[in-house]
Amino acid sequence: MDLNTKNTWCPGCGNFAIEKAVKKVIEKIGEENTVITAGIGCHGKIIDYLNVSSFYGLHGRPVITATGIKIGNPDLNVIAFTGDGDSLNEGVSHLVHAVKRNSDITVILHENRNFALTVKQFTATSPRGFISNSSPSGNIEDPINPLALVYASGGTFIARGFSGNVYQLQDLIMQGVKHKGFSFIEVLQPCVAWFDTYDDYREKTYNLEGVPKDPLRKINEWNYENGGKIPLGVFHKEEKESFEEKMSRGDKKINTKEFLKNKA
Ligand SMILES: Cc1ncc(C[n+]2csc(CCOP(=O)(O)OP(=O)(O)O)c2C)c(N)n1
Ligand code: SF4
Repeated sequence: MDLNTKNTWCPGCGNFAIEKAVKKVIEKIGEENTVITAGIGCHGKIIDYLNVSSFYGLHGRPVITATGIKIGNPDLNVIAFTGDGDSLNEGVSHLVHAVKRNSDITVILHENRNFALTVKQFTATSPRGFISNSSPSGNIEDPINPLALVYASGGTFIARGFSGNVYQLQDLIMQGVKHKGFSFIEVLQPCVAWFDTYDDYREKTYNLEGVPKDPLRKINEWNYENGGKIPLGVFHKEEKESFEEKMSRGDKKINTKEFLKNKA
């Protein structure tokens, strides 16, 4: 499945583990049934290394591109690779709306907490105090929690993996791809060049036992400001009709006058 392309990721980059896990998944689900998309950034290069039909979006556009591909051919497995800068800064509205629609796609967030390809600027998930080329005196903003954003937007499969545990990652991606509806996997992906979080994550990560009954509490258990242990695994899973299923049968129509009368 490899393409004969020179790999330009830094040695030790957390992206290698994502590539390895995804390759195993695609080998099982079949590359002929799969299309991948990516945004612009170090994460996006993954599609140069996999011999699968693929499409580079503009920066911040891999999720909406994946949505379009899935509408065009609902039989495909469609996987979007995105960075924290890509889908939580640049293209955050596309992410939120794909979740809201429950588009039947899988989004893999390469969470390295900086704009890495453009050599270290702070993103929406960089911690407070993060010194970067766009925050030389330290980032004064609080980071957002991507899992909380996806949960609040109505996400139906929400998980977190870590580049330091490729087998678990493979399992989470496989579960995400099999899920009917929008699946979101945040991957803690250390960027050894600009933000090497390997030791921190190795020390603090632990595996969830089953799917938590109170997902939001678990999702909010850890962030960079509070410290504490970092849960990995599936946080939330629910069955809900996907966007493509609704499209194919047509949704109910609401007469607004009737609707308001019934509400009164
Ligand atoms: C519309 C637009 N804005 C900015 C850029 C410049 N740019 C290219 S890659 C990149 C950083 C990507 O960061 P992220 O999405 O976090 O991915 P990473 O490199 O960390 O994997 C930026 C800002 C661009 N190509 N297009
Ligand atoms: S800059 Fe960071 S994210 Fe990009 S290849 Fe190097 S280690 Fe990986």
